[in-house]
Amino acid sequence: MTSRAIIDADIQVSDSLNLRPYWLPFTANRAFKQAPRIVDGAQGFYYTTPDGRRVLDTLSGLWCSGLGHCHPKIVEAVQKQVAKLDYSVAFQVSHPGAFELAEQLTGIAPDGFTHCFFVNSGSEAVDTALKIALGFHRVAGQGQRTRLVGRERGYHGVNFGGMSVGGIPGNRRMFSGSLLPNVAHLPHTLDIARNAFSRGQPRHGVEFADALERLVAFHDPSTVAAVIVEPVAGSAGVLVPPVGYLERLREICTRHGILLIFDEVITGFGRLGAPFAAQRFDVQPDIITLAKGITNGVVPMGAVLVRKEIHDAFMSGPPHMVEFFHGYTCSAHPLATAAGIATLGVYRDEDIWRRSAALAPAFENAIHSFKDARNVIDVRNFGLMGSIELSSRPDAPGARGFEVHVRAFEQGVMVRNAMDTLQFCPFFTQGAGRFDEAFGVVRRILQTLE
Ligand code: PXG
Repeated sequence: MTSRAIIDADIQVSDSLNLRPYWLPFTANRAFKQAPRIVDGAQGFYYTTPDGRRVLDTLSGLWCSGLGHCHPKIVEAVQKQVAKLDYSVAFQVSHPGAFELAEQLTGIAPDGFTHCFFVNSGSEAVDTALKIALGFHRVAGQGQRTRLVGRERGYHGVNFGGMSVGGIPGNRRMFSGSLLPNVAHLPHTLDIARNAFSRGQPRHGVEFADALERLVAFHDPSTVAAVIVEPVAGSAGVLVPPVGYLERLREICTRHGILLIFDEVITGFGRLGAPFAAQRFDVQPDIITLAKGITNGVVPMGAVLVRKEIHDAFMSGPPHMVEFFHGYTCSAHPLATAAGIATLGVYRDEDIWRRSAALAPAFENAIHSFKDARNVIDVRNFGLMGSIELSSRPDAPGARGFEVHVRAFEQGVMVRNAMDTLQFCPFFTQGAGRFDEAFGVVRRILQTLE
C-alpha cells in the first residue's frame, strides 16, 4: 500500500485515493466518502471516471462550461499563457490581457457599461458589486444609502455580502447571527399554484415586484443603496421572472435613485440566447456580476461590469491615491484573462448567442415532456436553463432529488439536484438530438422512484 492508499476504516475508497483529508464544498461528505463519485477526465459533453466510464454532463459543469469541456482553443490559450507570464502583480501594475478582456467584455455588454473590475469567482463578484454600490452612493454624497435589498431564494454566492442578500435558508441558517445588517428581502416569484408548467416566462406574478415599493417606503427610499436579483434565479431551481416583473423592478429603482444589480453569474454569456440577460429581457441594470462562463469554467474568474457614471464617480481625489480600496491578489490573473479572451473568441466565432437561442425551443419541448411523469409538480425553463421539480417525500425533503442524482450517475448521466428540483443547463453546441440521452435515463429513474 502506498501512503496515498491509506484509508480510514470507515471510509471506503477506490484503490488509490485517500478520501479523508479533503472536505468537499456543498457536499454530503459522509455519504460521498462511502460512495464517491469521481471523474478524472472530460472532453466535450462527457466526463470520464477513473474506471473508464463516460458520464454525460447535463449541467455544463456547474452552469459554467457551455462550450463543452477541454475546448481546444481555450486549452491552447492557457497553455501558451502559463509559459509566458504566469502571474502579474494585480495592484498598481498590470498586463495586456487584463485590458484586452475588459475591452471585449464591455464591447458585448449592454450600452453604457464602460468599465470592468476583475475578481476570481461569482461570490467575489457579488461582494465587489455591493461594495461598489455602497461606495458609489458615498462618493456621490449620499452616504446614508446603506441598505441592500435581495430576494428570497436568491443565490449570490457564499461570502458575507452575498450570503446576506441571498435568500436560501439553508445557506444562511448557520450564520444567521452574523449576517450584514440593513438587508431586506423581496418575496421570491415562484408560484406553482398559478404558473405550474409555464413555458418560458410565467404569466402571473408581476405584482411580486410591487413588494419593492412597499419595502423601500417602509425603510425610507433614501436609505436604500441597491437591489440585487438574478434575472433568472438558478440555484434555487430555475425561477423565471413573471412577464413584466424585471421591468417593474427597474422602474421602481429608477424612481427612487436605487441601483439595480443583475447577478448574471449563470445567465451571462449566452445562456438565454443573448450575451446577457439584460439584453434578452431588454431591462438595463446599473451593475452586472459575472463569473462561470467568462472562461468556460477553465480558470476561476469573475467580473463586475458598471456604467460609466458609477465608475467616474469614484475618480476624484488626489490622482496618486487609490480610488477604490478593494481587489484581490489574483484579480485579472493572466491565466484567467487568457482563458477569457479565448472563450469570448469562441463565443464569437462559433456564433454562440444565436445557436443558444436556436436550441432553446427544442430544449423546452424536451423538458416539458416530463409534465405527466411521476412525482413531477412543475417544469420551468427559459433559454437554456431548465428544471423539473419533484414533490418532496413528506418525511425527507431533498431525498428524492438526491436519489435521482446518485442513480443517474451510476447510469452514466450527471444530474444536479437542488433539494427535489432537478436542474439542467445544456451545452450550447450539443444539438437538439442529444436531449433524449439524458432525459431517457431520468425518465426511467422517475418511473421507479418511490
Ligand atoms: N451568483 C450566482 C447567481 C450564482 O449562481 C454565485 C453567485 C457564486 O459564484 P461562485 O463562483 O462563488 O460559486 C453563483 C454560483 C447550482 C450551483 O447547482 C450554482 C452555483 C454554484 C454552484 C452550484 O445551482 N452558482
